[in-house]
Parts: sequence; structure tokens; C-alpha cells
Amino acid sequence: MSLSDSRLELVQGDITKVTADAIVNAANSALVGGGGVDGAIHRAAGRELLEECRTLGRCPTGEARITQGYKLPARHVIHTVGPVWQGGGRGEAGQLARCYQSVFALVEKHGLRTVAFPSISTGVYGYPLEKASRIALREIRAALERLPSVEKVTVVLFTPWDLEVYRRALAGEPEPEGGLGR
Ligand code: AR6
Repeated sequence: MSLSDSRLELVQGDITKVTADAIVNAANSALVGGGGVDGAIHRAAGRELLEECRTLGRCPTGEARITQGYKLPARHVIHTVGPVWQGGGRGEAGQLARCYQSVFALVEKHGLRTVAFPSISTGVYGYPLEKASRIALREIRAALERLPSVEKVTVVLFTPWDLEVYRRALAGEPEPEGGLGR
């Protein structure tokens, strides 16, 4: 890792266990909970999270909303809605980049110093992991350059495979032709 990456960390694990000013949720537009990381966050935070989400209305793809963290170790949850992968020709890359930008706009507005992300859109929403990892890391690096007040950004990858793909992307290895076989 280069020096400029000292505030960016990749780890494998469960984001619901992470202590941070905010963890990011890969939500759906209705903000009512669901499967994947969204389900795990709602289960760990408790019912009050859903109650607060219900007061927020819909969140369009690419936007973000902030709530309290309730029973989570994290103080806040920033909910963002990633794009559903439709082959890559429907503006998905721009929408995914906007998710990260929208999250950092809230990080800046609320003066948050530590934030943890899951790999947005790469589960139920089907975004290819290789491509998503590159967008995520590019946007996080750009935000770190712009926001010196942010002390640490952690990307929490759920599986060793996901961590490996992000590690390669962070190391600047070229995206393999047709992905890495998954
Ligand atoms: N900690 C960290 N990462 C996790 C965890 C966890 N506890 N659980 C899953 N992941 P997904 P999406 C990883 O499907 O693709 C929901 O139903 C998972 O392995 O959670 O943006 C929402 O309500 C994957 O790498 O989110 C939406 O309807 C990553 O988190 C829809 O899914 C994202 O997978 C959003 O789909």
C-alpha cells in the first residue's frame, strides 16, 4: 500500500460487529430491511432502526440516508442504495460511484471520523465484484484526499474471496479478462 492509503483498511468479517462512527448499509429504496448485509444490520440494531427508517421515506438509487445505530457498536448507520446490475450499459457504474459519494457527503456533514463499508451491490444486486471493487476503492481514495478529517475508512469484506479481490484491486493489479473465474 502506498502512503496515501494509510487511512484505508480492508478486513474480512461481519460489519455488524464493527465499532465506528458509522457503518454503511447496502439497502433497498424502501429502506425496510431485507436480506444480506441489510438483514444482518437490522437484526443486530433492533426494531428501533426499522422505526427510524420508516420515517425517512424512499431512498433513490445512488442516494444515502443516515440513522442512529441503536444496538450496534456503530453510532450511526448510513443507508445507501446500490444499482441492480443489468449488464453494465444502464449507468450502473455511475450509480455505484454516486453511492460512495453520497455516503461521504453525509460523513462530511456530520463530522464523522471513522466509517466502514460493505461491498455495495455485489450480493443480491449482482454487480460483478471485480468491477465494483475498483469503483469502491477509487471513490474512497478520492474522498480521503478531499476530507482530511476522516481518520479511517474500513472496507469489511464478508468472505476471504471478496477480500482477495479487493486486495488485488488495491494493489493496482489489472482487472483479469472475464473476471477471476467466479
Ligand atoms: N458484513 C459484511 N458484509 C456482508 C454481510 C455482513 N454481515 N452480510 C453480507 N455481506 P448484499 P446488495 C456482503 O446482498 O448486493 C438486500 O436484500 C455480501 O457478501 O447484502 O447491495 C437489500 O435489502 C456482499 O458481498 O447487498 C437489497 O434489497 C455484500 O455484503 C439488496 O439486498 C453486499 O451484498 C441489496 O443488494
